[in-house]
Amino acid sequence: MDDRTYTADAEPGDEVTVAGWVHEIRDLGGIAFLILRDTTGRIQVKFEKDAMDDELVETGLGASRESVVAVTGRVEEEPRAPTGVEVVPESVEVLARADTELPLDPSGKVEAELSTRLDNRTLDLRREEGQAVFEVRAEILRAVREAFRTAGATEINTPKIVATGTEGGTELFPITYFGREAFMNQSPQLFKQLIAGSNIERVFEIGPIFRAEEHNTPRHLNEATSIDFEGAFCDDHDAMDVCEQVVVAAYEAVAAHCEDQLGALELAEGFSVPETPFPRLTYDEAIERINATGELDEQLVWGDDLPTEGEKALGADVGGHYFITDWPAEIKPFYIMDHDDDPEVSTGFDLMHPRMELVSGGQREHRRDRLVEGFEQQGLDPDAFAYYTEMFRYGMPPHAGWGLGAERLVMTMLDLENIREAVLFPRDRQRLSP
Ligand code: AMO
Repeated sequence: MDDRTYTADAEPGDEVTVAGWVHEIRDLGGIAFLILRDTTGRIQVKFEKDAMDDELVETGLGASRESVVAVTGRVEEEPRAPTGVEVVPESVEVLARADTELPLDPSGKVEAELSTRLDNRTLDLRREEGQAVFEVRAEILRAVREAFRTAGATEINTPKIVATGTEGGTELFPITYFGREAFMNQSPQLFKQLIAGSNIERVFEIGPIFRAEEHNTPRHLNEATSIDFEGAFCDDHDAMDVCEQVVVAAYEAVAAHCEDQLGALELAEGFSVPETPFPRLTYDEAIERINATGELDEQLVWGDDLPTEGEKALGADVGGHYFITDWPAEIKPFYIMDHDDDPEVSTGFDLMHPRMELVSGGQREHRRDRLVEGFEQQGLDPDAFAYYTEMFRYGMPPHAGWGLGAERLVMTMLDLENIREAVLFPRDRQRLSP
């Protein structure tokens, strides 16, 4: 039973047991302080050597940094203590002793390389800034769920072991499934569409996606968390409306509930909720504006995907979140609907943060014959997708949706340099454990 008092709740006059890690010991001679840290903050424990039992003083001050201790005592007001109170101990128990050599400094005074931090996440997340990132991430996911519920969507969970890929055949992780070839799923794409076509109509999923891409960049992972939406009777613009609401809800929740975490990350002052509506530039306008910046060596022509430098130049030009709509059909996947009056142009859209792409989405092709034609054009075998295309025989409504990378949302919101900082245990080309 956890009947201790959190350090943040300790009030003068209370008799408490506080428990946590030894953050620091400051020995001033006749008097010494143990700074104890728990999930809510820190508290000073005062040892007056001459006035206290020797064994108590020895146990308390003999505990190495990061050892876990429980301290029972009286809380007293002390204006000179960092939190205005201190504990005068009656007993100290060492619950787990820490080695005196630590692989990184949880007080954050000595900076560690990202790889050292990722190898030692337990210690790394004892740092305020590390803890703050994951508290914010949790708040984002809570707010996103709530925003989806407000938008009338139902949370679903779909398989991560699948028979086919959806986002381009080269980026799949193969596995063996009882002697048959299977893959780790790249996206819940086809499943969320199948359920949008059921009476549930509007669905969302927050789950892992697996991409065997060769990229080794600060914004790619091989296992990421995708926030997916799909809605029946939605077109691309309806889907963008929901997307904007969800992203803004995440920012609003963090602004309202994560003041301390933003403070720890030194973001409290500049943090702002993005203004809506987000501009919706067509792909044509986007390449024109990129070309006009003069930042690229070669001008973009219609049909080109946007290079990273192009995205950055446009992001700096727009200065906030924006959508790029109406992409060339050829560079969007088979399930995206093309415009009937101009089949070269699709209903596909991306949501961009000035630093990078956050979301891809679009209206889906719900007419079975056109969908099957699309497979053939992309060199995919429609038979392999029969479980999906068959359902389009039985009344598949028009529908649209999108996928948002959770880590990219955290990374851009908190201005993190590397996406790996937004994942507890990232999976990349080199990293398979922890
Ligand atoms: P897409 O492949 O563009 O679209 O992925 C959607 C969003 O997911 C995030 N993302 C990634 N984040 C980190 N590392 C990766 N390797 C990675 N890959 C993707 C990005 C990206 O914008 N099925 C469609 C979505 C849809 O149309 O509904 C899809 O998966 O933020």
